[in-house]
Amino acid sequence: MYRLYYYPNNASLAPHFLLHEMQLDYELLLVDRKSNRQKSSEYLKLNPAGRIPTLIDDEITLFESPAICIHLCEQHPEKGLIPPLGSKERPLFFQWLAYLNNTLQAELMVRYYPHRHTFNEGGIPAIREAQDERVAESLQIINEALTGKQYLLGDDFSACDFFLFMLSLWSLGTKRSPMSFPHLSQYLKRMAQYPTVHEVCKFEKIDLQAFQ
Ligand SMILES: N[C@@H](CCC(=O)N[C@@H](CS)C(=O)NCC(=O)O)C(=O)O
Repeated sequence: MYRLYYYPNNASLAPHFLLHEMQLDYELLLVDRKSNRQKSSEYLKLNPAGRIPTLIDDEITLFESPAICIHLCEQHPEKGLIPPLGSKERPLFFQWLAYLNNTLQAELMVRYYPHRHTFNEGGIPAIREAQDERVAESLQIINEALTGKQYLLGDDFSACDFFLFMLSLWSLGTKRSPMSFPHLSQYLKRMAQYPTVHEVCKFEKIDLQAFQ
């Protein structure tokens, strides 16, 4: 049985989508961020970064959301959420997952935790403003990549789509909504109807109204 340490609408959401989509046997363990449990000594033993999520798979304790997603996909290749080894889509899977995590997610992190990036309180609004632009630039690249495509990799759905949906939810709080990008908005409307997205968001009490 997999055990996922999570908090609603945190970086645990993409792994949660995957566990649900693949109909795996899993248990969810809430890390109470309101009381800063991600920084507790017990949790730091699992995840020294004190971040959410962490996945326990038997003897493996894994942190970093994209690593957890890749692990789940590779453990269950028959579920088809990662393109097969040798296919031309497989490197694109890694490209997009890396771009999402390393660029869009990283920019969003600075946007939402600006105080960690300056010792000057007065500079915080300017960091937020600059980050809104960085996030919009990244969404624009994704919007263009979605031109004429059903999913990020083309016709086939993959774990990258769950990851993008998670980051799009976070991007709703930035200056330029992901819904203002035409291809991305059509895609997000489709994704919001996807049964796993619908069911997991209902469980985590995430409002999907913005994607109607
Ligand atoms: N690179 C990590 C980032 C995880 C992360 O920053 N999680 C946030 C929630 S979305 C968190 O735990 N924040 C609490 C904190 O920084 O104290 C990943 O992708 O798993």
